[in-house]
Amino acid sequence: MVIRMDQRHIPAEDVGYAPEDVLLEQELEPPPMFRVVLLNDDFTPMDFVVLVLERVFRMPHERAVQVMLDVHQKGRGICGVYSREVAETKVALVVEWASESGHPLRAVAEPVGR
Ligand code: TYC
Repeated sequence: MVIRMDQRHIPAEDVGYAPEDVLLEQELEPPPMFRVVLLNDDFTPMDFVVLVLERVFRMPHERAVQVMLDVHQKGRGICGVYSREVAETKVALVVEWASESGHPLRAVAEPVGR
């Protein structure tokens, strides 16, 4: 068993763990990160994509327009890089909101290679 701790000066013995089982946060691999990629399609209105980028990815309007146009022209574009949970939640929000609105907009989460 590995116990994550921020500081070693809390004696491991006092909390019932063997000291050799205690690893400091900085001795562990950083958590894997995931990029959320937005995919182009021929049907989702541009205004809807801009709204998604503003609301789900917290982009200012100008940046949202730029990213939307980038995806429209190149086929895909990065919306942000997050922990696995946050990335998967944002993908689910995009897909649910789009399908409720009758649009085929898709987003995927991909692991960031190190
Ligand atoms: N290609 C779409 C259109 O012409 C706009 C669009 C942009 C759709 C980005 C999806 O991720 C997307 N209406």
